[in-house]
Amino acid sequence: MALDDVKISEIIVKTYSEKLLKVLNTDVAIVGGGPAGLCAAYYLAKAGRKVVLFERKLSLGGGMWGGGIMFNQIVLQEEGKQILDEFGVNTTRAESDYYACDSVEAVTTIASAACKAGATIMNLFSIEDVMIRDDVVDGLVINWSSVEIAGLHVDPITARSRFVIDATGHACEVARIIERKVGTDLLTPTGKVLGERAMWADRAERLTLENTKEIYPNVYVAGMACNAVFGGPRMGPIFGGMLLSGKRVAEIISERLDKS
Ligand code: 48F
Repeated sequence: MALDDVKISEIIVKTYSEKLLKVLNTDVAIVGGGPAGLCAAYYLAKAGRKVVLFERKLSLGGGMWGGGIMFNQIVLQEEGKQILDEFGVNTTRAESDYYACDSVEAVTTIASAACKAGATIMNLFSIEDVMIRDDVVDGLVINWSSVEIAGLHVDPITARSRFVIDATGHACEVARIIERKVGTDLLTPTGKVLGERAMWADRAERLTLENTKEIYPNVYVAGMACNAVFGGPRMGPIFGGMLLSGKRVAEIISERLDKS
């Protein structure tokens, strides 16, 4: 069979359009494809939820690819290692309660598991705003990252979802957007983003999980964004907290979807 170049293009446009239409109405929209967002996508999809993950960059994985200072190894504590066991990622016991693993294997395996579980991943999309109806977030305002990067004046489109997860890491971009739009109504002690503190891995890992919670009606925070929003410290290249937070947020939202 002779391949038809235009047929190839038609197939891409048609199948992508179907995918794009599908993600305009979901149960959960996740912003950010780092370890926390990918884990949340996997557990939500596995629980049968209609879930989309928007990632600004071409590649998934966020800060996980680069390990520490571009040494592509990451470190986990026992609880984090148990999550990687669920995905079948190889880990080695480095010392007592410290485990190490190849960051490329971790990212690719979790991303693949999320896709296979049924999550739809839309890379090259940036979230530039949220939709708010009667003081509740109702979905996201999305645009091509290339539009954002080129600074083009092109209007975005909207994607409705029952819940939104801010998994944008240190930048906590969704929380910052909501703060700009609603002032001091975030569900934090001051009503605003508290900002990330200096490095302290032990405390940061604990607080990431504790602060995996709702920050505005129907918006949850997961991963490093938890510490940025609630004033927790940063933690460097230990990743258990990110994975546990992604799993936790999926459980919380699944429970709420069950109740509603
Ligand atoms: O930064 P990132 O990996 O967040 P995470 O899952 O994990 C944090 C760790 O990597 C590391 C750490 C732990 O030791 O401190 O930093 O919490 O992934 C966040 C992803 O969100 C994307 C961004 O490109 C990155 O891949 N992102 C950020 N803002 C937006 C976005 C946006 N507005 N729209 C779409 N994607």
